[in-house]
Amino acid sequence: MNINPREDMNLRSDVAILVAVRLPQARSSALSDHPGSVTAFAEDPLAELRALAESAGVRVKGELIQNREKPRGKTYLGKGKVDELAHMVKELQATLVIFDNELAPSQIQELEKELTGQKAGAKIIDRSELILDIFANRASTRQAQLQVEIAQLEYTAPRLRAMWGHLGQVTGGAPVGVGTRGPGEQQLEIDRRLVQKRLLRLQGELAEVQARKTREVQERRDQHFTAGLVGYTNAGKSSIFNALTAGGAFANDQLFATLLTRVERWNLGTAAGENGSNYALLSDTVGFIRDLPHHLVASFRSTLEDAIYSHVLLIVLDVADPQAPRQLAVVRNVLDEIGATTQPRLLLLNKVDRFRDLPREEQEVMRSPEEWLAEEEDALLVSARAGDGLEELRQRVLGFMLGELKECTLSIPMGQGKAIDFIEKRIDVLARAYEADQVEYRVRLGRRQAEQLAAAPGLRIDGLLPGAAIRELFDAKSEPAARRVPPHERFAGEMPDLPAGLQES
Ligand SMILES: Nc1nc2c(ncn2[C@@H]2O[C@H](COP(=O)(O)OP(=O)(O)OP(=O)(O)O)[C@@H](O)[C@H]2O)c(=O)[nH]1
Ligand SMILES: [Mg+2]
Repeated sequence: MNINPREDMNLRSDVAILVAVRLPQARSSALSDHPGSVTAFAEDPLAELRALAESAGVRVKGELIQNREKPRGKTYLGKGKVDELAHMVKELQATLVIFDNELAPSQIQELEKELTGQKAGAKIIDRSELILDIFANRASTRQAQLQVEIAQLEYTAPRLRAMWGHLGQVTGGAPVGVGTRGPGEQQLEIDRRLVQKRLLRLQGELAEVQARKTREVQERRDQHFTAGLVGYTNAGKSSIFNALTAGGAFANDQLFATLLTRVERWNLGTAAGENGSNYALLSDTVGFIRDLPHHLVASFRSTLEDAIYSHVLLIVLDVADPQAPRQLAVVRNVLDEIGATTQPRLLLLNKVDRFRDLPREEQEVMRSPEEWLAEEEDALLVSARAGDGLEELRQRVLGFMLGELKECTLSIPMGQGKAIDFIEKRIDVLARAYEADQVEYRVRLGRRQAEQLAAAPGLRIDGLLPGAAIRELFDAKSEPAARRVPPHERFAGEMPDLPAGLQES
């Protein structure tokens, strides 16, 4: 027996009706931060659900919105609207009804019963289940499959009663209502135990996969400077990733185009230009979305580990989306929730080109890129499509990586080919002079670079042994303590020794 009914839910061929019950709280939070104006969301409360449905391959034929003070206990939707929905289901021959609101198992059951009673049978799911379905269809690694199945079992298990209740009616079995014990009820008990058993097994397997993944991520972090792209789904993370690296990430105008983390080398150049070879490892990950069921957040935590442990976080925001302020709040909440709180963050205000192409009336009710810039610290305007702002981004991240740059003189014996190569490729060289048996460089140097160079035999920095010079340059007492060694710059014990560091070209 298939104990996961959601595996049977192939939503791709479904004709669907979208339903949103708008409660007072949702209505007011949808108002834009521009006083007196109403965002596109307020005019189009089903925009995100529609995009999710399309992402799942569902054909949306009808939409139903009801404003209520509070949900109706039995069916969430008011009585009159349930009748209207039944009518729509028949009229449009819909096979699926998707609620924007989270439904209780009993509400699903009650709604399905009412629709069936009106000869308008259709599957009823909520937004969370729709998201799970998208994830299930795209999960391609063992880890992702485990995560999705666990989340589905945890979210779906309480809904099994509703599912089997439905089954009981279809097969003419005893009606399964509250307090009735028919054959369906016994079946349900067995199925619950099976679900529990399977959950335990999957969780065990996932724990193993995750432990391996965590080690990988930490090793990467220990040996390299890492930057993580995070942000609301469809903000443009993969597009930025592709613009900065050799690419290969799937970028598409659909929600949750990316489910797998991808890591590539990002050439950061030197402070003087792009042709050096300082680099970061950049990761592209799954997008965030509001009201993600907490089971799902927990399951996907390890998918986000690259971000959690990265040295710098790049938060991507679609400034051409009327919901941008709300999306940024969601992203910051999720980051706090998963514990990505210690590293510096840069806010990338993306799709600036798209904002400029919007009609005036739409721009006027939104926060402009310039207003964003004025309001947020550590933000910059970018466009993955037009390439705007990417050079500034490179320099900012290089700045995080190198820390404060100090001007100094390096002298190194001619024979130290690797060290010379390192200086030429990774360090901002202001001048060079060749003496009989050594090279003298005037450079602008960051602490991390100085430490990577320190083991080169015969190296002197400002005429001093490297260790003493590094203390002198970077630990000078005149500097405020906070600026001396920002936590993200601390690679203590993580610095590859000289040969390893210098081998990378
Ligand atoms: N006009 C414009 N479109 C952009 C820009 N950046 C991304 N897009 C488009 O936005 C859509 C989503 O881009 P993705 O890079 O897939 O977004 P994502 O954040 O990776 O999305 P998920 O992986 O689904 O979470 C694609 O159609 C991109 O072409 C931009 O700067 N300007
Ligand atoms: Mg993506």
